Amino acid sequence: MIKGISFLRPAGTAQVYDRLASFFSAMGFTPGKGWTEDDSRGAAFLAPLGNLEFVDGKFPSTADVLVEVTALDAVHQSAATWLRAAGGDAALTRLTPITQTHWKSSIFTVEPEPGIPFSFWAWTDPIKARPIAVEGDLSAAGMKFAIVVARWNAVITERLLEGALDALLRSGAARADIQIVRVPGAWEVPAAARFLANAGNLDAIVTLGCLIRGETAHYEAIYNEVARGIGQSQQETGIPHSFGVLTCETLEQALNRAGIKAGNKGFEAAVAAIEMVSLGRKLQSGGPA
Ligand code: DLZ
Repeated sequence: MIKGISFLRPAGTAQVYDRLASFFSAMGFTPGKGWTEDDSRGAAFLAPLGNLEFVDGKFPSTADVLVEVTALDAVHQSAATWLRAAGGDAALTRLTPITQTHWKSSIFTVEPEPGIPFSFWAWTDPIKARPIAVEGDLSAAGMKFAIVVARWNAVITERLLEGALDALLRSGAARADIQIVRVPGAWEVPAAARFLANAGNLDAIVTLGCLIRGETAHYEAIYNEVARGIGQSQQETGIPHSFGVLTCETLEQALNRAGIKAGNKGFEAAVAAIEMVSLGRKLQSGGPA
C-alpha cells in the first residue's frame, strides 16, 4: 500500500543546503524527520498532501516543485522578507510577482538560491480551494433504514417522523427500505435502536423523540440516559445512529424545532444518517468515491 512520496533534491553544497532549509522553514513548512550521517544529511519538509504529476504538453509553471498554499499574498510577502534578509533588495529579482494561470489559480516563483526555483500557488476558484476531504453524499438509494420514534409527545414526534421520511424518500430511499418502529417514550428509544442495530440488516437508524423539561420529571436523568444509550448503541454496533431526540424547555420550542420555525430535527437527523452511511462506505473502500 502506498504511504507517501518523497521528492529528493541534491543541494550541491552545504551552504545551499542551509539556505534552502532556512527558506523552507521561513515559508511555514512543518519540519520532517531529516537525517545526519557521516557522508550525507537530509532536511525534510512536510506538506499535508502531496502528489507526483507527470505533464504532457504545456508545463503549468516555471518550477518543477509546486507548493499549494491557502494565503498566497502572505506567502509572497514571507518570501520577499526572507530574500531581502538573505541578499538585500537585489535578491528580490529572484521573486516574480503573483500572476494568474490558465488553470483558475494564482502563482509566483521564487529562487531562494539562484537557479533553484520553486512555485507557490493557490486556487482562485473557491470551490477548488476547499481542502480535500472525504465526505458522505446525500443519495439514499439502495440504503436500508429504521426510524425509531417515541409516542410520547406525539404531536411533536409525528412531525419529526414526517420530516425524516421526507428526507429519506426525497434522497432516493425506497419506501420498502424504511422500517418505522414506535416505542412508548424517549426512554425506550435506545433499547429499540440497539435491537435493530444488532439485527444486522440495516445501514442506519434514525432516532426520534421529544423530551420537554416542564413536563418531564427527572428530565436531566432521562435525556442523559437516552443520549448515552443511543451513542453507545452506535459505537458498539458500528451502525450509524442519528440523533433526532429533541430536548426542549417548552412545547412551543419543541414545535418550532419540529417544522414550525427552526427547521425539522427529524429531517436533519435523516440527512445525517444518509451522509454517515455514504461516508462509511467511502472510508471502507479507501477514500473518496
Ligand atoms: C414519563 C415520561 C415523561 C414524564 N416525559 C416524557 C417526555 O417528555 N418525552 C418522552 O419521550 N417520554 C417521556 N416519558 C416517558 C418515558 O420516556 C418512558 O416511556 C416511560 O417512563 C416508560 O418507561
